[in-house]
Order: sequence, then structure tokens, then C-alpha cells
Amino acid sequence: MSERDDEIDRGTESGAEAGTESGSEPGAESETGTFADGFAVIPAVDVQDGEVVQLVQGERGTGKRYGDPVAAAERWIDEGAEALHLVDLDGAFEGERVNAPAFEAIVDAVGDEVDLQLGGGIRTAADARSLLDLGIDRVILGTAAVENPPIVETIAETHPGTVVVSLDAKDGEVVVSGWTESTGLDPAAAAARYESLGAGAILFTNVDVEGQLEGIDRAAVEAVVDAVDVPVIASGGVASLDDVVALREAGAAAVVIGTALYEGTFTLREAQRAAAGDGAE
Ligand code: AMZ
Repeated sequence: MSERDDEIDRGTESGAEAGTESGSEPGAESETGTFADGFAVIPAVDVQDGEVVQLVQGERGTGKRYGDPVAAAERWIDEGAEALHLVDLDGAFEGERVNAPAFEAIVDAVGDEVDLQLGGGIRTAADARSLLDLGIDRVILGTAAVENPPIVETIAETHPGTVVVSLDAKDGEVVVSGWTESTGLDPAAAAARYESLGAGAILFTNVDVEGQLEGIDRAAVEAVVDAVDVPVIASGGVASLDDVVALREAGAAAVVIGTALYEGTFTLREAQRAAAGDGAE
């Protein structure tokens, strides 16, 4: 186990200890945690208006709908997912969580089986902690981390390792508020700053290629990976198994995949095999 894996494992353990009602037994996740087995492939369950959706470049009103969130979560677990990436899209746009019932239903249905990370509209430490106590393993903060960096430290004090800071980059700059506002921040420099504030992982989403099935920007991912020691979860634009391999080779700890899985470009198992260096073509 690398130092990096150890870091996040301690985090998920603490999250479980902090009162996870429906989560796994404390300690169980330290052996099966998302980043424990090398490179993880994490299906995305992005929710808008109570339904799974995959937007194109994050623009509201674009993209396709893929039905019931719990059904999607169960499907990915049946197909071998060890973690799920949950996003409240309306929450990210509106600045407060909107699809809470859908995510509570996912926690109830599968929270014991896999690691769950959730973002979109989490703006206060109290809200983040209530989710961690409900059974979410990692909270994802984008806008709140940029507008109020100490929030990362505040949450990490009681729930170490559970804060994932989301750096979503458009034209090389971090964007917030549903990807509608630029911040002028460089993703790699920001990643290092949030690591020092206690982020347990960095989620790096390349907005320019998101939802387009056009492939990834490996150099952009490498820049973030080189800036930090905590796991980097890459997201955006994965169109082929080669992209999965390239992200692993770039040093990412995990990849979030949405459109390619929902559209059947490849299966989750195929992606996992590619990630393990087994049958990558
Ligand atoms: O698609 C979008 N427009 C979008 C999206 N997927 N906007 C934000 N997000 C995701 C981020 C991160 O996971 O990638 O929402 C989360 C951050 O939300 P917030 O509310 O903390 O900025």
C-alpha cells in the first residue's frame, strides 16, 4: 500500500467511526476502500430533477437522461463498482442541495456495499458533516472550497481524509457555481493549497472535454498529480479504454466515468481490466 492509499484509508475509517448509521463497519473500508487496490474506476451518478443525467460540458439542459438514480447505482454495483460518484447537479447550479431524497435513497440501498462520494451544492461544514454522518464516505466541495478555503480544514478536523476538493478546469482555470464562473485559479497550484488545508483527495475535472467522448487531456492531469501527494481522481472526457490506461499512467488514483458507461462505449468490467493493466485494448 502506498503512502497515498494509506492517507485516504485513514479518512474513510474516520468517516465510518464518526457515526455512520448505515455505513460499513468501522475498519471494513480500510481494506476495501476506493483507493486501496490501485486504480479505481468510479461510475458517475449525476442527478438533475431526480433523474440521472449526463450533461455535455456541464451545460444545463444538454445531455441525456438515464432514469432512476437508485437503479443506476444498483446497476453499477452489480457490474462490479466499488465506489460511486454522486453529483447533485441542481445543487451545484443553485448553491444548495436539491436532490437530497435521491441520494438518501442511494445511501439506504447501497451505502453498506460501496464507497459513496457526493458533491454539488454542499456549502457549509454542518451540511458536509451531516452527509458524512448519514453514510456518505467522502464529500466533494467545489464552490465552497474556493469561496471559503478554511471550510476544508474545518471539516477535516472532525472527519479527516473525507473532504475531496473538486477543481474543475475550463480553459486551464478553475470554474465554480456549476462551471459558470471563472476564478483565475491554476488547478495545480490550487490542489497543493487544498492538500495543505487537509483535503483527503483532489477531484480534477476537465470541463473542456466533459461529456463529449473525445478523449482526455493527460498533461493537465499530470500537472495536478505532480502538485500533490493525496490521491487525484480524474474526470471528464474518458472515451476509450486507452484513456483509462493513460490516466492511470499519468498517476491518477481513480477515474470517474459517466457518458462512456451509460452509452455502452465500454463496460465497467472492461474499464477495470484496462485499469489493472489486463486486456487494456
Ligand atoms: O456539470 C456541471 N455543470 C457541474 C458539475 N458536474 N458543476 C459542478 N459539478 C460538480 C463538480 C463537483 O463534483 O464536478 O459538482 C461538484 C461541486 O459542486 P459545488 O456545488 O461544490 O461547486
